[in-house]
Amino acid sequence: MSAILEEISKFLQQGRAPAVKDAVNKAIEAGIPPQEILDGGLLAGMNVIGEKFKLNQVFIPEVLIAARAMNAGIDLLRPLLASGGMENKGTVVIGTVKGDLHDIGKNLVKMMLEGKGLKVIDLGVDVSAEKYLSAAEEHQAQIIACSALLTTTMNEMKNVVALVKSSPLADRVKVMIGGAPVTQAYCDTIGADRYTPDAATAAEVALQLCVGRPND
Ligand code: B1M
Repeated sequence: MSAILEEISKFLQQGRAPAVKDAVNKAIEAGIPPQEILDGGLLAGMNVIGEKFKLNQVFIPEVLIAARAMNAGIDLLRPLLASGGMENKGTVVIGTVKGDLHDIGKNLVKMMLEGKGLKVIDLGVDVSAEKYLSAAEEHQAQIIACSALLTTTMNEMKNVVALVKSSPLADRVKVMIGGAPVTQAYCDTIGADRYTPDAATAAEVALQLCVGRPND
């Protein structure tokens, strides 16, 4: 990896948004292709943060700060990537289920998904099964990702699964679920495609599902 890309990755892990911006600008001026800056610099750094988060070596504030630094870099690359035809790794529709206003975990999952290079359509909180489905249809998503923090609202996930499985999108769209009260046993009971316990694992599994690689 080039020294500039290593620098971008390091600054991102340190959450230094202005330094990430400077380094990304330097890389653009040096003629490094934008996709390479994204993959080898920004996403490489975010992957390190994701792994450390999973191992409890960094915590929510560090992840949020690193994500902010990543977004600062991505803002500079976005116009270049768009004109050069950004590689689309997949699209995920995400939201916190109907009746539930907790969004901190959902936002972390979103950031990790973006850190994997996936396009994320964020529906926010209090999202009904119908809204997930119509957004998945509109954006041709491969994945619907549902978060819930309340034992009462997690039951909406059952409605999401039932609606997707009975729709024309059944073969194309996978439903991923997560959140503090959600378990693998619950996932099995309602027939969701995947349960993951944390944001980093959710992003890994989502990427695997999108690129069609085996995920077990
Ligand atoms: Co609420 N709340 N809350 N709350 N709240 C909990 C969840 C609770 C456990 C507190 C408690 O009683 N000990 C309890 C739920 C009890 C239960 O149902 N078992 C509770 C309650 C009861 C309530 C209210 C009903 C309180 C009231 O009004 N009487 C109310 C409900 C409002 C509503 O949603 N309709 C309520 C309100 C709120 C606030 C608005 C004040 C605030 C939310 C602010 C916000 O999100 N913007 C809030 C908060 C902050 C909490 C606690 C303290 C923290 C939740 C959190 O953000 N954790 C929480 C107690 C606690 O957990 N200590 C609590 C950090 C976050 C990173 O974790 O979201 O679990 P989490 O995400 C994790 C994983 O779960 C996973 O990844 C993340 C980390 O990697 N994950 C996924 C999450 N989504 C995923 C999706 C995936 C995969 C992984 O795939 C798609």
